[in-house]
Amino acid sequence: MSVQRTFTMLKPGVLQRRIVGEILSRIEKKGFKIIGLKLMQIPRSLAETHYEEHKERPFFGDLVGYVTSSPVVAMVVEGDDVISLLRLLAGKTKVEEALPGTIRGDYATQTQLNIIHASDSPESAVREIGLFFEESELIDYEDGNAKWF
Ligand code: 3AN
Repeated sequence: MSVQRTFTMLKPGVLQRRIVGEILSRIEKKGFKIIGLKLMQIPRSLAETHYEEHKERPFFGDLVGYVTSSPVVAMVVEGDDVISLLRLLAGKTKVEEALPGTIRGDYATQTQLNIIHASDSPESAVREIGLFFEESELIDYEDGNAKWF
């Protein structure tokens, strides 16, 4: 196990559906440490850069349109093996594969509106954290409850 940082984003439907608290609560209850958090209206250019690996895919335009349609909640989360563990908590990309009990499995019925993004590798995490956060926005505080998780 090693301590990692990952980037996660609650997509526009989350704020609109008034379920930010519920989703954040799942991330907190798991025991991860939130070290950066902000509400953002993503500029189109940032969304295109963030999702550039998908720019040839047929859903790219709709995906960029969706994530720029309304504010998102952007986060940096820290913890042991947090990159893969947060992906597990989020659930599979495709809604028909996202199991009940995962965030996508419990809250999403359309793949395109699958409500949460979480970095898929250490390289993506570094890249995405750098795209969305300044180093000064990340807070390195002592976690008094760390030993309980
Ligand atoms: P993940 O977000 O699980 O890493 P990616 O990187 O394959 O998955 O896809 C990025 C985003 O693109 C997904 N979260 C979803 O919103 C959208 N997406 C992926 N595949 C499809 C698809 N087949 N149809 C529509 N949207 C898709």
